Amino acid sequence: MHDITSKALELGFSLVGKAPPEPLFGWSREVTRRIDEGLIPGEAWRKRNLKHTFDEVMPDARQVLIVVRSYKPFAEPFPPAIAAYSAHYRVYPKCLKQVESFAEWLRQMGINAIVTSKLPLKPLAVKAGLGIYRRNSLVYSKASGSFMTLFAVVIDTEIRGDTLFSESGNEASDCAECNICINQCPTGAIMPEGAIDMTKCIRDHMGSGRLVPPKIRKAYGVRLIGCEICQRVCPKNAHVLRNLPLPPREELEIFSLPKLLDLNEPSWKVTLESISDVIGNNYARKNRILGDAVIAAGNTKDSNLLKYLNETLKYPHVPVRAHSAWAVGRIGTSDAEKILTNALHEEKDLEVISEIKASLKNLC
Ligand code: B12
Ligand code: SF4
Ligand code: SF4
Repeated sequence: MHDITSKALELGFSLVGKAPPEPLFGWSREVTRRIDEGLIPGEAWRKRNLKHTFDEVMPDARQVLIVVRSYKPFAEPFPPAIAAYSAHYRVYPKCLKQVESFAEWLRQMGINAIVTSKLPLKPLAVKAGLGIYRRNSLVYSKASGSFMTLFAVVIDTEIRGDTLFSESGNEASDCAECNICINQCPTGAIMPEGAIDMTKCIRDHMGSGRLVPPKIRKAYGVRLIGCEICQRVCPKNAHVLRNLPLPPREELEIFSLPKLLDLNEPSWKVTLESISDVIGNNYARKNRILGDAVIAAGNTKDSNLLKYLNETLKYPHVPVRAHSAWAVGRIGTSDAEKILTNALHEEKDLEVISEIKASLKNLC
């Protein structure tokens, strides 16, 4: 275990722990309960294809290594007209490559090792003694609070020896009477017992390419991917939330709203490649980026962005047009009213028509 930990630290990880490959029945029961109670949308959940047993990942699994990468969140707010992204999404794709190198190193040592994101990582991290759950549903370590990204490597060998950390594996939360995250979540997505109502969590809507309900749009703020409100308000994260950095300037420019919204930009392909370099392939898709960027634009209330929204109101993807109608209404100037009135004459889609009408009504 000592060599394994040293290798993980050498690759830039902060902690590594091990857990037995036992089925996670408690987690699975909890998922079923939440689906039944409408806290988890069943169909979308099934597409995630998460497993509570190890057989499909590795039939002869003997252990799972949980590898942790701690990170500093970014200072917020970002400069004006730059859409924010959470540091987790910057860390994840880069570290995934490092975890693959770690698994390759294990294989060279004669240990079969498979990296997977299909197992429930939080209960495994708790089992491995790496941290505890708190009421905002995230796992915290002493050093990094909840600002850590988790990875799993399933192995066919039982590694002996101690791990390099001293926290207890106690699942119990020490939130006691604190309910700050519950009260501060802008959409009321955290249930009193610490379950997340996915239908309300902003993050589940971001990057989805779906039509986002109007009451969630306002709560997006000027963000593109990730919401950290329930972590930033948490007193147990206070020690991490000091002296926060902004991303490098050249990276911030990639997320400049005028750039993201400019449909006349000849090099959208290059823009998507740059986005992908920062937050990974998954989210770097034009319809998804535009769908969220127009919401962020509305929340800036910056009338300089109206000229771009006037164009995105004609974009083929329905959610982009619907969100654009909302965003123009949120900016709400007399020019906004003209843009909406013109769009109403051109629009054929009933959903978008009703969004335009709602925006016009809110202007009155
Ligand atoms: C689906 C998912 C989401 C969904 C649902 C989140 C959720 N809490 O279920 C959405 C899209 C909303 C989401 C959002 C985010 N996610 Co997410 N997500 C996942 C994913 C894929 C599965 C999570 C899961 O299993 N949910 C199902 C529920 C039933 O499981 P659970 O939360 O563990 O439930 C347990 C607890 O509730 C506990 N419990 C039961 N009763 C009680 C009572 C008390 C008092 C307590 C404390 C606990 C407790 O028991 C339950 C069963 O084990 C994992 C990756 C993975 N493969 O595991 C990442 C993961 C959990 N997400 C992560 C992150 C970083 C986020 C965001 C912060 C991203 C962002 N910046 O916007 C937000 C945070 C939102 C939040 N407060 O949870 C990290 C968490 C790291 C950490 N430190 O814990 C993970 C592990 C990804 C990773 N590779 O690092 N996510
Ligand atoms: S990530 Fe944001 S929306 Fe989701 S539970 Fe936390 S504060 Fe609420
Ligand atoms: S804000 Fe309070 S209730 Fe929420 S996770 Fe932090 S300590 Fe627990």
